[in-house]
Amino acid sequence: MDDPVATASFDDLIPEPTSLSTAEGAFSLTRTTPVVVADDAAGDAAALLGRYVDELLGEAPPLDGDGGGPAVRFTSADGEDDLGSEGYELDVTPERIEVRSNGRAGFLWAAQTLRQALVSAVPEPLDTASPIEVPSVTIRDVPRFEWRGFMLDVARHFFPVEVVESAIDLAASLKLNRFHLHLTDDQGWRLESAAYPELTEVGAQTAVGGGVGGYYTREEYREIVDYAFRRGVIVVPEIDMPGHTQAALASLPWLNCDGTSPPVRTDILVGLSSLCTDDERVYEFADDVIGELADLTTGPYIHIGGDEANQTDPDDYRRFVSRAAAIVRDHGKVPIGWEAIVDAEPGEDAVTQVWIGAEDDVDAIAAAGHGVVMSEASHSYLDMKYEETTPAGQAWAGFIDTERAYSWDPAAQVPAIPASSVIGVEACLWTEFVETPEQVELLILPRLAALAEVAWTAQAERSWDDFRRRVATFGPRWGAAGLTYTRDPGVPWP
Ligand code: TNX
Repeated sequence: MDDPVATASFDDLIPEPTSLSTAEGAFSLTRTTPVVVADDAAGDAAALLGRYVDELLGEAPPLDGDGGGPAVRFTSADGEDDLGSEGYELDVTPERIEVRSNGRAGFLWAAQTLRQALVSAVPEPLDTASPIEVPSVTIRDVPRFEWRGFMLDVARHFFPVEVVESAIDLAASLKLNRFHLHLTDDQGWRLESAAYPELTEVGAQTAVGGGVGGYYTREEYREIVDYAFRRGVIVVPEIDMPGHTQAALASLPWLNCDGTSPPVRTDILVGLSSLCTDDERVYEFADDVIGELADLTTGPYIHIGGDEANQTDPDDYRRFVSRAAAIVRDHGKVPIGWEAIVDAEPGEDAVTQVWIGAEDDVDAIAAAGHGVVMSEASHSYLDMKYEETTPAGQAWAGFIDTERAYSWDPAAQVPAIPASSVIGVEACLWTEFVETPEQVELLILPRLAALAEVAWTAQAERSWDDFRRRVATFGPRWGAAGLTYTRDPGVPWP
């Protein structure tokens, strides 16, 4: 066999796996090494791995039978309890690479582990039949949290499908499994509706600052959902109501109590819009748009927003949000909303997303026993600048450098909320002050990697000193992939 062109490395994985032990020897992986699917649930993982090998070595490996020779084999873990639904084992020996998992998620995360190990050796694509040496290793890896999210606000500034897909791919490469799309706000309604074409004909035409807007057709949205699903990522779409609705009010005057349309907002003021919550037509509207969204969305969640509804009378707010949650349920989905929805008693199954941790809200969330997705702003809001000179974003929750994004425990962050209620963590990128794909990248890299490790790796196993060493090695890879990242001085970039 030809001399190897490179040696893969498992030394710098992010997130840090649960356990990893190395051994002598290596597997020689080439672009003709078969990728064998011995468990049907591994089909998507094998296809992705094939694509990564193709990208790195210039040809896609065969995806069928192994004839007993050297191969990458995906095989069932036979329901081994400790691996749960997302854990996996990866065993590399000189004879073969074997992946075991209980289902498709674990297989997909194992494929991402292999991809990272390969990309660390081959940041720039090669066109070669020569092998990459993959060092012998045994990895056993199980996530800490079930909800590992990334949110992108496409309402304040719109980002086209390619940008969204590239963000999803990046999130999946870090084993994040929820992609929350903030689809509507005062400044834009970004998803085409069959029942109400005005929502995008009027509501999608502009953005913060008055620039051109944009929206996803139903077909494009479906494509995003599918792209994410194939990578193990569930899309969580948000229709923010009853506040943050000026783009809807601008499109459909009867949603507004005075029956006239305000202009779509192009500034960033909040708390100035509300649906007319005592008009029955508003509930028909909510049922229609949630129903359409539920039909287009394969994942189990629909986010109803519910934040900063300062123009909605508190009783009206409670009535509206509890009915909106019921509408989501009627369409077969689980409702999720920002922390304030707890006031509406949205039902036990409703998931709450904590961002400020307002005392009354968190006490009520704890008392009602809601599952909590922790998005505490001063650690996980990626629209906060790293420091004064960061060329995009804002700073109302303080500066968040990479060390700060890394150094917290989501299960202990809000004392009133018991650790057992915290189902996960989500990093949020609001886009009032984010306009270009490069600005998206520099705000999420490297902090999304930090938050992905917060979400995956057990608290006791995490160390900033070790993380900063590992994340430094991603700089050249991101650079080679044409991604913009922030050279945070806390990280020893090569
Ligand atoms: C607060 S988080 C908001 C958003 C803003 C964000 C800016 C939340 C539920 N509401 O509307 O975009 O701060 O950081």
